[in-house]
Amino acid sequence: MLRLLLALVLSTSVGYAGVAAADADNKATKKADKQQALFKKLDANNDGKISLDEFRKVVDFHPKLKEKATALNKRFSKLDTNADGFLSQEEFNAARTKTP
Ligand SMILES: [Ca+2]
Ligand SMILES: [Ca+2]
Repeated sequence: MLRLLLALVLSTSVGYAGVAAADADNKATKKADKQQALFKKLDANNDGKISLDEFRKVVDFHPKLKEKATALNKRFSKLDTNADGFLSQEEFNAARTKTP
């Protein structure tokens, strides 16, 4: 909190506040873009949602998860907040923002 305040004070005093804010915005946008790109990669049949089978392909991008099939299944059901068996882009994005 103190560091944040300090950074804020420093950035305003040198007039970089606007730049810093724009930069943060940019980062958020980039993260969202990345999310969307990953979502599209996983959505093999392009129906705009990710099935459990498609979700398992996440190990292609995160090989560390390969040994954790059960964890993946659990994660999928956790992310599937409306429990329709698919992850929408929204559900997918929500998950990623919670775990940076
Ligand atoms: Ca799909
Ligand atoms: Ca869902």
